[in-house]
Amino acid sequence: MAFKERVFSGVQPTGNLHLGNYLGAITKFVALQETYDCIYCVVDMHAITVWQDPAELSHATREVTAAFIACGIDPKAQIIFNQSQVAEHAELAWIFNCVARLGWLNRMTQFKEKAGKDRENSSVGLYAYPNLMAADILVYRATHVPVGEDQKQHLELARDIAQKFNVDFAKSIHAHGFGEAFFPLPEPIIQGPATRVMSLRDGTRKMSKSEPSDYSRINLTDDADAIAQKVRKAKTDPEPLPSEEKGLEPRPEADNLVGIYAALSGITKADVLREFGGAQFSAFKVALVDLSVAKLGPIGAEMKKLMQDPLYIDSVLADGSQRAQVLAAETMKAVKDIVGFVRR
Ligand code: AQP
Repeated sequence: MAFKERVFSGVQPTGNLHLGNYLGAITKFVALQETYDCIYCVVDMHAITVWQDPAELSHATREVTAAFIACGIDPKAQIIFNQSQVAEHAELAWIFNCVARLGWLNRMTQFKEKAGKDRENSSVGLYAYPNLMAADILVYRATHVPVGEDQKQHLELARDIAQKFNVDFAKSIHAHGFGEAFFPLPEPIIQGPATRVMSLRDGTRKMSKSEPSDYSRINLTDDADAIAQKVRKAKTDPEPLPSEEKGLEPRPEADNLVGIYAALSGITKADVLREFGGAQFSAFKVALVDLSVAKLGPIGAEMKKLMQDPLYIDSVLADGSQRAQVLAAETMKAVKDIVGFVRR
């Protein structure tokens, strides 16, 4: 069956948005709105799978919304909203809790990383997180999901859940007039030179909001001085930059900075090395600071401006939630019929 093409993705309001979120996800969100109907969600229910201070959570929810708008997502043409305003996400997640298998969730590497050694003490929500993520996507029967490389495994799980639902309920899906399959198998969109931006302090670790050192990441709200300091202090090795991509393979920090430069300027890593091959890091870092400040400075400034008008931000979220709910409610009505729930 052909499904209407639709993009869905989300960002957690768990702290400062950084260059990884921007290059891995948000720049893709902006580009895709030219071609698709897009739904972009601030996933506050995912955020509380680990403890969040309530005041900071609402602040971060508004800040991610401001970042979406400041980066160029049009809140009128597309849908921007926060997850907790559309209860259908949680409703479908429960059904998916009953479709997904324990063995599938046991393989999720993000849970293992986030729970660490203290697994017994993690929330049940952190464990079931991928089922809620599948519900986020499939409650809109979305077909395309732009994400960073770290979310690939969760996307595969969402496809497995969609597939199992379609198979388990095949007869009922058919009987209710939905043809062969009710849910599409959503396609991940993971492309470009910065699908996994690494920490500036350690080229083997992902740049992340929860990393304690602020020097490990560039935040979207960092000013020019902060960006310059962080890039200058970024870990490198003593060799000059290679002239070909192959030369980056054993050098994670060099590879990361070249990837960031390429993504920010919209060129390939090979193009960057054609320009900077043989150069010392000191020279390359000066160019990277200039480029980062030129790209991120206006976004940070616009975010700060938007954050001064929380009523406007809340109105964007309210309007987006209403429009999202219309679509989600339609899916849930059908899902209830398919599953056999008696409804009003
Ligand atoms: N380092 C990264 N490189 C490329 N893409 C990244 N993303 C996150 N980090 C990188 C992508 O950004 C989107 C939103 O991520 P998220 O906020 O939902 O959560 P996350 O992946 O858990 O991000 P963080 O920053 O690492 O947060 P914490 O520290 O709270 O876990 C996703 O598409 C993600 O792939």
